Amino acid sequence: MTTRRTFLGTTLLAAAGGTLAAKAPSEVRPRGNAPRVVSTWDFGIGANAAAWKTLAAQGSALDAVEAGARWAEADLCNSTVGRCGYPDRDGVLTLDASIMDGDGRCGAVAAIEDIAHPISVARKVMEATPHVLLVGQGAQDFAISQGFKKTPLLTDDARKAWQEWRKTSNYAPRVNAERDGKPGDKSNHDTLGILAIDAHGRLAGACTTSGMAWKLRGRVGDSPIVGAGLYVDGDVGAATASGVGEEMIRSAGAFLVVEFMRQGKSPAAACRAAIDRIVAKRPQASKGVQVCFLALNKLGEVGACALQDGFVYAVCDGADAESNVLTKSTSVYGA
Ligand code: SD4
Repeated sequence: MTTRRTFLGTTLLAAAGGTLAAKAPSEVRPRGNAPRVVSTWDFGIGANAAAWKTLAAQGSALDAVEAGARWAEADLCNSTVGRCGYPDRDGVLTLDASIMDGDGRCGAVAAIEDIAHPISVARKVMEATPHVLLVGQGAQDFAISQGFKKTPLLTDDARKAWQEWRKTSNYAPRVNAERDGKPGDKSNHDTLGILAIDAHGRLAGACTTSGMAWKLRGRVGDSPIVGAGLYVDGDVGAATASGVGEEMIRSAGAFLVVEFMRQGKSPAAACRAAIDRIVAKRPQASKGVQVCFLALNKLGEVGACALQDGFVYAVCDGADAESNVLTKSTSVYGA
């Protein structure tokens, strides 16, 4: 398999199964009022394709982002989301997810175990409870009460990678993840963040992850924290994040991006301003970590910015491969 680094070092598309925009613009303009879906990382191509089926059938942005997130959660090649995710330092796989629509409705689960589709549990929290966030055993109990099945999720590969990691037990998040098929040399972070606007102009977003591999037991990242890893305001736009979640929580990152768009910034400029804020507050700490923001405004314009080089996102306007392309994000510390 191709690593993200080699993938980005070439023009090709085979690894992701998608098209990399030749001279990737940092901002992608919309096509009229057509629907659009955007997702983080190269696996965003697959998530977008799954979401597009809903958008093409005049479905809602909310259904679309859930479908895209479910695709990523079921992806057997992804050690950072869902069933193939890497565990915490005790060898336990815990999943985080959130979902939100443009009317401020939201739901999330954190540190849920043995449930294959946390994004759908998050949606149930949103729709069937008066709450926003359920965690741990309570989240699992709730899922089971709603008909979700308890399934052991840790794969043999993930267990082997954890056993390898335990030889050093060194928690050192990489700047960008690699998925090169070598146990012990895989990613310890990446997340699917997916944002959509449907044919009626409704916005929604979802975020799903297994969090940072080898994290302390009980650690929760930004992805299930509304305002950190995901935020949507139908009057303005939507934003999601990937990278070291502690930075997004400290900065209320996704909310910050949406607020910058509310002030009139384009999605790309809003993402850049949020990254600049993180750098300004923690100049030294921000050098060794990756933080990535992706935003979609209510006009369907898309933009992104990352701390470091290497962040890519997928923008989808149709069912064919040419309409679902990867774009390189700009970055602050990168080239
Ligand atoms: C977390 N933000 O749990 C997630 C992990 C991630 O790229 O996105 N990594 O902190």
